[in-house]
Amino acid sequence: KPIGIIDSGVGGLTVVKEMMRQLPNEPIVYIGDTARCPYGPRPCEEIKKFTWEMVHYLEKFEIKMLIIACNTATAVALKEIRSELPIPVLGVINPGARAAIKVSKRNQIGVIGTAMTINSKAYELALKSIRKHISVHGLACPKFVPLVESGEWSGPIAKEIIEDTLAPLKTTPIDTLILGCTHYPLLEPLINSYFASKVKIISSGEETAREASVILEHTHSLNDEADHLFHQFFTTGSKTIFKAIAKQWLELEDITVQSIKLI
Ligand code: DGN
Repeated sequence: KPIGIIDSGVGGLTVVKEMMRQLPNEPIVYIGDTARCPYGPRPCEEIKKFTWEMVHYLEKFEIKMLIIACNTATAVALKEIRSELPIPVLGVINPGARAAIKVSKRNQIGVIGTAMTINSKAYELALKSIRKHISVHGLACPKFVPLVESGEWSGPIAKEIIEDTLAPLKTTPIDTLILGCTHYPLLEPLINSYFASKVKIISSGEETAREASVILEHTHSLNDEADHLFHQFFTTGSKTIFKAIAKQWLELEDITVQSIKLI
């Protein structure tokens, strides 16, 4: 049985990459709701509805686990979806918070994400539930997702947008920065060089994949061998753009991408 991974677009591929590295025998079914991306500025109820539509689409694949590889959808819909599905459902916020706490020395943590994620204070809650005395500096970066979705994540335009957007964080004492949006790891080289490598950058993919492997091991549902391993990718938007980004990011020669409509 495959693992279902969903996001508002290509961002969840950063989690897919870690899953493929840590759990190489597990087939993945991925949905990116590219046509309706970004989710960040949308109302809560709409994000919930779109997330459920992806979940319902996955029903026919009989997935054994669901990963909501989108911070925005995790902040809004994880609790509800987890309580209604009979399989393990993982989000990306708690794993990201845990990873940050592990490396932060001064307990000064920055979080960047969509407006919804930052306004929800989900990271602050998650961080403070692990370590009470922690300072959290949140910043919404609404221009980053469109940058990544357009495939423009490494050029001079990206560099300029990153410098402008992240400027408010330069005056804070953060020693660790959580990339609280699964799209942002694609911008990591530029973000890292903006902070001159003085701030530790955390993306939740690694920790999320670790959590997934612990659960699968515990429930004895890990695949031993990868006979005919076949990943499937679905997008509600342009197949061509999605495929180009996915091939480059996942370093695969070819992948199967299909267009779908969600209702
Ligand atoms: N990748 C989604 C997240 O982690 O929040 C992004 C966002 C979006 O749709 N703006």
